[in-house]
Amino acid sequence: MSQAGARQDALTGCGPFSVSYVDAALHDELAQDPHTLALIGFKQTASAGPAGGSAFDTGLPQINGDPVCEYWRSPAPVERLESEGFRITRTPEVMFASRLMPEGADIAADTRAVYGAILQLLETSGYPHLLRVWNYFPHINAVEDGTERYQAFCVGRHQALSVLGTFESSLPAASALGSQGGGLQIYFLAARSPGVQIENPRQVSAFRYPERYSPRSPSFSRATLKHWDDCTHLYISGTASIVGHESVHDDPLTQLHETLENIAALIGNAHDTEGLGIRQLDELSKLKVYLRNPTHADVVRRAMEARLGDSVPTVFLHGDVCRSELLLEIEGLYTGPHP
Ligand code: 3EB
Repeated sequence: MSQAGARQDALTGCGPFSVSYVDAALHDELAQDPHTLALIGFKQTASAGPAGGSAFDTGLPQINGDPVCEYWRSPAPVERLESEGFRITRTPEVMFASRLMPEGADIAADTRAVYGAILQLLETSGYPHLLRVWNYFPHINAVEDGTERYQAFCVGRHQALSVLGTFESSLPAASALGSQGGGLQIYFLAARSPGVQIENPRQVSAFRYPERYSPRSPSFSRATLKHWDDCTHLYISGTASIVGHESVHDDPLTQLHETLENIAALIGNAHDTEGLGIRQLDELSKLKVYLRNPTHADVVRRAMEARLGDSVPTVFLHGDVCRSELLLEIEGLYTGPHP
């Protein structure tokens, strides 16, 4: 995307921050900008970024297209601090935080520790409502001590979050992907006031999946809708080719179309039940496509363009989906006027 396009993109957002994919050449300049809530790079290895800053790199490299970084910009200058091992940026309305934990011996224990720290931070910071979380760690489908690492991650997350009395009704939207390297990286958005949890009529809620997918169910909602004065944001979780609770199809294109059906159904549900101002995929503001196999990028990109046109900025990342039969996962963002 061109620099002008990126700047224009940022200006068209609304609410306490806007998100755009900007030319990676602007990284160092934006990292210094007092309005930068987050600046996310897509590299082979995760890194926490310089102390006192809001830039960090995920271990999910970009697959094709001009190199970009993901730029979260606040209209108001942000405050920066560190607490509980997190790099934190905040405005009067939102808190963004990221943490990278070096690869340890026990992914369940590490996840439990990071989520315990998140809850601590939410409680003490004055931003108690978790809206959206990203979880990235290497070898997500590898089996360790008889348990797949994704399932062990789910156990640790569930153990930490289930102390909340209102557990199921307060779960954030999320993505969980295997990275190419660098440890357990978690970043999140929290707010002073709660969002609205949206589930998907085509899918069993992940927090109610049967036990065979994980000894403790995946603790996330399908999306979070958040109203900010005259602006609405919809944070759509990583979505895959799952109908009910079963994975369906074994080729990338059919999985893509099922995944897009799922996202369309979610948007429709948010429209019908909460008055979301859009009802179609091509009205979304941003998409992120995670591919297990980078060689699928061209065929997936062409199929997406055929279905959505080219109006939704989309980045393609190399990431392993949490069930080994799933080839892709797609997350999305909508920002627009409160209807
Ligand atoms: C799914 O629908 C696909 O464990 O946080 C998507 C988004 C998926 C988030 C998570 C998992 C997670 O179950 C996988």
